[in-house]
Order: sequence, then C-alpha cells, then structure tokens
Amino acid sequence: MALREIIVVPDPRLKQASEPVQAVDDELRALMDDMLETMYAAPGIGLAAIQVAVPKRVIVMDLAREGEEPQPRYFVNPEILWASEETAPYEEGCLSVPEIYDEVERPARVKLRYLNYRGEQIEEDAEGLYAVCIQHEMDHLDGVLFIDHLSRLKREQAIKKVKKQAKAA
Ligand code: K1U
Ligand code: ZN
Repeated sequence: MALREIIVVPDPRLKQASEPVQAVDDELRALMDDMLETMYAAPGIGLAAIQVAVPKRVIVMDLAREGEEPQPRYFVNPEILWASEETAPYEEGCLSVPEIYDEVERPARVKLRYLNYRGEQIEEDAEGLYAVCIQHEMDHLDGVLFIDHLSRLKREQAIKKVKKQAKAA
C-alpha cells in the first residue's frame, strides 16, 4: 500500500467527470487500498479516486468513530436509485478544499447501487452522515465540489483562501 498525493483546488482535474470502471480486479483493489490509507492519513471520512488524480468512479469511506473498529467501505460505479424529497443540512469539509467548512443541504436519505471490494453488486439505503458523505463523494465523480453548492462569493473566497494557504506553506 502507498500514500498518494491529494490534489486541491483550483486543480482543473477536480472539475472533470470520472470514467466507469470496467472490472473490479487486483489492480483496482490496489488503488482502493492506497486510497483508504491516504484517507486515514489525511485524516478524512471519505475519498474519491479523482482526489488522488485517478479519474475512475471509485470511492472509499470509513464512518467509524474514534475508538471504534475501522469499518472501511468501497464503492465502485455507485449510482443513486432514489433520493428523498426531504433534505437535511450538514457542515461539510473536503480534503481537496482544506480548512474550509460550510453548510450544504442535500436529500436526507438515498438508495444506492454499487459494486463492493469483491465486485459484488449491493443495493442499500443511506441516511445521516452516510447519506451526506456518499452524496459528497459521488459529486466528486461528476466534477462537483461541495463549494459548488455555495454562493459564487463564498466559493471564490474559499478558493482564494486555499491558494493563500498553499503559497504560505
Ligand atoms: O475530501 C473528501 O471528500 C472527504 C471529506 C468527506 C466529507 C466530510 C464531511 C461531509 C461530507 C463529506 C472529509 O473527510 S473532510 C474531513 C472530515 O470530515 C473529518 C476528518 C477527521 C475526522 C472526522 C471528520
Ligand atoms: Zn470532498
């Protein structure tokens, strides 16, 4: 396993749509292993492949709290089959927009279909932080960042702040 570099705004690769995966094979599992290690090291609770500059429709996630057993989850070619009309707000962050947090309103519950680490097709319902995180990560697969859900002013301020941090580093 290896740590990969997480790309940050305004890197144009974050705006590109990712390609569907053709096969869940050992090469893809090696990418998912690297992504999980990179996500834990950041630290974060989710990561899309494009954040490590790989334009594939792959996501990793672990929503276990500190002190709990790790619960790694892997999503290949995820699809949202249904989203609730009811929405819920959540203060989101993103490893590709470091140190910026803001409230985003999204459907409160979704039904998902995806392939897991073994390539098996899974359908399940998500709510709470799971629903927030999978929608945030699936946005990445379509080149959408959580700041794209904010006003233009807030988005431009966020990018300016990240650029300033990068210069100071
Ligand atoms: O960059 C990402 O896509 C990961 C992002 C996921 C996310 C967080 C909050 C709402 C929606 C999606 C993060 O993991 S940001 C870091 C973070 O939330 C966190 C880090 C350490 C402990 C707990 C949370
Ligand atoms: Zn993100």
